[in-house]
Amino acid sequence: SLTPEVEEMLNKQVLMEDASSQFYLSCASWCEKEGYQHAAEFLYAHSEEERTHMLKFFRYINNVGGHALAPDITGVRHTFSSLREIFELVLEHEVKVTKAINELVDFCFQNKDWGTFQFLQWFVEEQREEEDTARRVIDIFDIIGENSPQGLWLIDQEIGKMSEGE
Ligand code: OFO
Repeated sequence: SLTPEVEEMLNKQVLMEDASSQFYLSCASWCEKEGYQHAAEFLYAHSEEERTHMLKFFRYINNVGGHALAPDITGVRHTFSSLREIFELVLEHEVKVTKAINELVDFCFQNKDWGTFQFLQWFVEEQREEEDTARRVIDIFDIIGENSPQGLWLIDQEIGKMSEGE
């Protein structure tokens, strides 16, 4: 069963995953409003994915005898300055999540919580993929260039192709 420390850390991760879901939702809304329809679809889908991450942690906590706490999210950002800014924030965000997951893995290893250690391995792989995807999107901006409406239109199309390949 969970130690109080691991339980608290897992509940913090529930909060972080839910905040991720809201963050992506907010980004999707901005893109949709600005006419970046493919980026919006990509981000809506990602918001859903983050909710499944949240639920994975949530259900795990209760399954091993802890108490999963429904997250209370505040401070969601609603305005962004550009499409590129959104995806730079996405990368920054995913790097932060990876760090939190790695700290959890490390803590479970140090404290010999092998069950949670094992449970976390899925997230280690997931974070590697998510950082990779975010970096590939930033590359699209660098390759196409976002200083014209045509460039931005093409970037949006390419982001759409990326979500098809996922
Ligand atoms: Fe973005 O993977 Fe969860 O937070």
